[in-house]
Amino acid sequence: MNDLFDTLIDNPIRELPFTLPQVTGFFSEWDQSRQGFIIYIPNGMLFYAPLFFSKKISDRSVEYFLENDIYEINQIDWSEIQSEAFKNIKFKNILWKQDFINLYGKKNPLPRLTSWYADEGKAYKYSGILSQPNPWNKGLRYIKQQIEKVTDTQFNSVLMNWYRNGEDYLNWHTDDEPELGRNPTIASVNFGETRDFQVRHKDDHQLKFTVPLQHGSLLIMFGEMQHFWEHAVPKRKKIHASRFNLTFRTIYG
Ligand SMILES: O=C(O)CCC(=O)C(=O)O
Repeated sequence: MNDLFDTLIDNPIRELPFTLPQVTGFFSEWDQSRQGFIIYIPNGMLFYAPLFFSKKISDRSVEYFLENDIYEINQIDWSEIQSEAFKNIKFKNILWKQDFINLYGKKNPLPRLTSWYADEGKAYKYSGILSQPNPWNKGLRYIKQQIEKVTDTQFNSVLMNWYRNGEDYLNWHTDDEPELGRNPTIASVNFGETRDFQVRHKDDHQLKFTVPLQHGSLLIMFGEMQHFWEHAVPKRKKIHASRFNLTFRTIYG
């Protein structure tokens, strides 16, 4: 298993590859043992490892998420597949679903596909959508174990988001559902296209920064962040391929 799923390669990136607000309370330092940046912000902390997973594992993960009984994974524009047709695809490893949200009495598809994997009984509700857990599989369990090594946290669930192209997005929000506990540690793993992860202060939207989350990267949010900071993944029209984000969480109760 080691050659396929190998982690913590020595990281050539030692300077934070994005800019933090140039005001008091924001700074970062390189953590050699964990091969990533610790980022301090007012009322919060992040850990960012741009190359947490090797290219080989990251490429394999994308394949793993997409393997299915109908389509060659690189020869299809996934955004072209309508919801009805999508339901008929049997994905080999991940049970992707298209959820819908009600807006002004109209049913709208969520602008991304999702899947929820968790320990038995750990359902999750967000935006009025209740997700029952799928049982862990080998690939997700492997990814979870790798990030647990650097977080000292045991996660019992993961929310997977599939952004089929730059038209898919995620609005401003905080991960503050009560079942996540008061100050949740949330570990976000990224594969596929780089997408901007924007962070802004809840009370001062000008206080913001953007983390470009690339193939194989890991970003962890700690502490009080979900009380003071919102995050979003905006549309990026020039991006034509898929990006996968996995946020590992601990559900209580
Ligand atoms: O796709 C991302 O990077 C963010 C995902 C996220 O914020 C969420 O699932 O709540």
